[in-house]
Amino acid sequence: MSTGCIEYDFKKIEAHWQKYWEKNKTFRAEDFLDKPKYYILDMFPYPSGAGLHVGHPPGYIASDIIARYKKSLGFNVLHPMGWDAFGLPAEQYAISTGTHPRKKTEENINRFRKQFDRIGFALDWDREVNTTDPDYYKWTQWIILQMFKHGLLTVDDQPVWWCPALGTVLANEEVIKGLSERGSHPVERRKLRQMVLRITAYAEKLLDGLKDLDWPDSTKRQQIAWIGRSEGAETLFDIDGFPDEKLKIFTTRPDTLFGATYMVLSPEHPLVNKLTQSAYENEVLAYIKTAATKSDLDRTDLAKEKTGVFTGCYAINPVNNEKLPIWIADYVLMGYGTGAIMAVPAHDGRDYEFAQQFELPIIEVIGQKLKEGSESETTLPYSGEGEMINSGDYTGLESTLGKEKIIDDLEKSGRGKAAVNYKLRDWIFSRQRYWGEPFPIVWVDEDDYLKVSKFKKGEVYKLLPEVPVCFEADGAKKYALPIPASHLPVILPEMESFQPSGTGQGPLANQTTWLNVWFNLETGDTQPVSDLTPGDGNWVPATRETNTMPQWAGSCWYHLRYCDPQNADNLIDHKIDAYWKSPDYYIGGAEHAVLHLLYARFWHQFLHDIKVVSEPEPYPRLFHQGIILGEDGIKMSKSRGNVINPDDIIDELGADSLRLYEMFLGPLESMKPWSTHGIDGVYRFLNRVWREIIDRTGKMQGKIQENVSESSDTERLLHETIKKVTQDIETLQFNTAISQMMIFSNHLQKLEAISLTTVKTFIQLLAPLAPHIAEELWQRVGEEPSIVNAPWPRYDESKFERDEVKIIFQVNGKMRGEALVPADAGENDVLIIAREHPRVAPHLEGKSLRKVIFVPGKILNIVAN
Ligand code: ANZ
Repeated sequence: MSTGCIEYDFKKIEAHWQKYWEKNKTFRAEDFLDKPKYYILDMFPYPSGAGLHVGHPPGYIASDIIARYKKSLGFNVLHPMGWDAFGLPAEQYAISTGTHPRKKTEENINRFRKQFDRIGFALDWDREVNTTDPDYYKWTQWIILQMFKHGLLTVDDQPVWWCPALGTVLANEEVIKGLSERGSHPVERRKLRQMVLRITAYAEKLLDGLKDLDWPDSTKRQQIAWIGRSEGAETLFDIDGFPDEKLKIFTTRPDTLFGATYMVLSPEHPLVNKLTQSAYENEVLAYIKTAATKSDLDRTDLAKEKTGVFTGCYAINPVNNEKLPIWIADYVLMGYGTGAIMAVPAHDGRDYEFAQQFELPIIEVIGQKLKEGSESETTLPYSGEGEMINSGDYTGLESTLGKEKIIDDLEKSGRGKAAVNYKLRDWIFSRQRYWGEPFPIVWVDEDDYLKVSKFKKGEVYKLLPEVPVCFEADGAKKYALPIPASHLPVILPEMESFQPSGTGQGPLANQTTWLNVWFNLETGDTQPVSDLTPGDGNWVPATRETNTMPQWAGSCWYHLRYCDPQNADNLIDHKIDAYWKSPDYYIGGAEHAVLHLLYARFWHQFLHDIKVVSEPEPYPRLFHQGIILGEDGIKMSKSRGNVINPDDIIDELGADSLRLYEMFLGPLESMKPWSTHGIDGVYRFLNRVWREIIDRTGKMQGKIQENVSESSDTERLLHETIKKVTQDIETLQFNTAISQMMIFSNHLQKLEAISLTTVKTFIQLLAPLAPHIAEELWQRVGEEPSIVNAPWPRYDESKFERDEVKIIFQVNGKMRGEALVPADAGENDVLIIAREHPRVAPHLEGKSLRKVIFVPGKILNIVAN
C-alpha cells in the first residue's frame, strides 16, 4: 500500500485480482451446468499492429459489465474472446519486411490479449478462437464444402479491378477515383475467374428473418435497403425486324407502359451486337469500351450527366404497338433485373434527364395528386401514384389498381408476368491473397477426368455435388472438385515470398509443389506430382484453387465455435448447441450493419437449414456502441496522431478508472470525444470510495459496524440505488448508474455510523463496473472472493418512491453536461456529480469555485476561475 493509504494502490490491487481470476478460472463457462445460461458476445477484433486504443474498449467494457452482473444473478455466463486474424495488413507487412504473416499475427494477438487482461475483462480464455488456426479454419472450409455441395458456391467470370503496376486485383475499397489506394497507379476492369457464394438464394429468408430480431431500427433498415426487394413485372417487347427475338425488361411501374417512349439496353446486354444496325456500329463499340472503365457507382450516380447511343433498332410497345427506339446507356446495369428497361421519362428521374439530353418524347400517364388548395402547377418527373391518363382502356384507373390489371393482362396474353427483384448481388468470395483460408477445391481438366475409364462423360464423380461446377478457360473445360471433409483442413502452404503472382492469380500460384498435385477421384486424396506416374488407378492431375477466402469468412460463424472450441469431429456438438444456443446479446460497432451482420446471418441460416445448428438466426439481440473520438473530436487513427493507448491510462490511473470513465462519458450508443482531464473525476471518486471504507492502516473503517440500523433516509437511498443500478445495467445506461453511485457514496460519507450490510451492497453494485477495487474491498470487509459469485442485491420498492429530474450543468454560463438525479437531491449531491462528470471536470481543472447557483430540478451553475 502507498504510504498513509490516502490513495488506494490500484497497481497492486489490479495485478493481484487479475492473477486471481486467471488462476481460479473465475469466468470459466461450463457446458450443461444446471443454471440458466447467458451467452454474451462481442465482435471480436482484428489484431492490428497498432494494438488496442481507448476507442476500442467501450463495447467490450459494456459486455463485461453485463457478464459480471449476469453471473451475480446466478447465470452460467459465456463471455468469450477471439481473433479475426486473417487479413491484408499482416500480408502487406509480410511483403515489405519478409516476416511471415503468421508471426506478425501472433505477436499482435499476444499484445491484444495482454491489453484485454489489463482492463480486467471477465473472459473465458479456454475458449479463445483464432480464425487463422488450422483447427479453426478446417471448419470454415467445411462450411464452404457444404455450400459447394448444396450448389451455393459457384464459379464465375467477374469484372474486378486489376492494377497492372501492382500485378494484383484490388477490392472496391482499394480503388479511389480510378487509381490504386496504394501507390496511385491506374486500374482497369478485367474479367477474372472468381469463386462466388450465392447469397441471393437467401435474399427472401434474410429479409424475412429481420422481423423477429431485436436490433436497432437503423441497422434493420440498412439490411432491408441492401437486400432491396422490388415488386413489379417482367414484360416482353417484340423487336422490329427480329421476329425471333424478344426484349425482356423489368419494371416496378407496369402502370406506366403507355408512357414508355424509348428502350435502353445496358452496354453489356447480350442483344447489343445483334440489334445494332451497321450505320451505328462504330459509335456503339466506342461507347461500350468507355463504359467498361466505369464503376457501377459512377454509372448510376444521379448527378452525373447521362450518356448513351442509339442502335438504329426499334422495339414494339405491347400495349399500343408504338415503335420505341432502342438505346444503349450505362445508367442501366447488366447486373440488375434483366439489364434492359423501358424508359418512362415523365415518371422516372434518370429517364427524364436522358430524354431531355437526347430530345426524346415525354408522355405523362399518371395524373399528379395535388395537395388541397395548392396551385394546379405540376412538375415532371412525377414518380408518385395517381390516376392513369393517356393510357387507352386503363385511363381513369387508380395507378396501384392499374398496375395489377396490366400485370394480369400481360400474363393472359403471354407478354409478361409479375416479378420480384433484389438489389442484393451474389458475393464474390475469392481474393488473390496469401493470408486467408485456402479453398477445399482442386481443378481437373475434363479430358483427364474422362480418361479414368470408370467415369463416363456426363457421369459425375461421387464426391461431386449434383451440379458439377465447370469452368471453361482457353477452350478447355475444367471441373472444380471438392476435397472431402475427411481430408480437411487444406493447410496454407509455407512460402518465402508473399508477392502476388502478377498474372491475376494470388501468391499461392507461385507455390508450384503445393499447386500441382495428383488427385484421387475415388478417395479425394492428393499426392505431390513427383510421387506418382500418370495412369495410376483413379489418380488425375489437378491444380489447387489459388484464391483464398475473404476476411469475412472466419467471422461468419465464430459465435458457434466458442460454444465448442476444441471439437475435432464436428463444427459444434448438437447438445452443446442446444445448451448455449445463439448469443443472448451481441455488442459491436454499427459499421458492420450490412457486411458482417448480413454475411453471418446467411451462413447461420444455411447451417440451420442443413441442421448443424438449432437456432434460425445467429444474433437475436444486438446493440451498437458509439465511437470514442480523439480529444480533437476526430476519429482516432495512427496517421492523425490522436490515438490514446489504454495502457498509458491504466499505468497512470488504473483499469477501474478507465472502465468507469469510458462508461461515464455519455450514453453508450453515442459518439463522444475522449478527454484526458475528464478521467480525473472518476479516479477521485474511486479514491473517495476507498477512504470511506478503508482506514489509514488498511483495515475497515471503524464507523462501519454490524449492528447499525440505518435511518430511513439511508435505507431509501440504498434501495433506490439498487434499483437504478440494476435497471441501468439491464438497459446499458451505465453513465446514469455511475451518477447514482456517486450520490449514494456521498451520502454514506456524511453518516456517523454505517451498517456493514449497506457497505457490502454498495461494493456489489460497484463490482461489475470497477471489479478490481470491488474485489479488494469485498475481501477487506470480511467476505470471500470472488464477488461475482455473491448474489446480486435485491431492492424493495416499498422503501422508496421518488421521481428523477434532469439537471443541466453550467460552468461560467456555458452548458457543459447534464445528469439525471433524484428529484430531491440537494446542492451538494448534484455538485459532486457535476465536478466528476467527464464533460464538466475539464472545465474546472485547476480552478477554484467562486460561486454555485443551484435551481432544484433545473440547473447547477458553477462560477469558477
Ligand atoms: C419503368 C419505370 C417507370 C420505372 C417509372 C420506374 C419508374 P427499383 O425500385 O430500384 O427496383 N431499372 C430496371 N432494371 C434496371 C437496370 N438494370 N439498371 C437501371 N435501372 C433499371 O427500380 C426498378 C426500376 O428501375 C425499373 O422500373 C426500371 O425503371 C429501372 F415511372 O421501369 B422502371
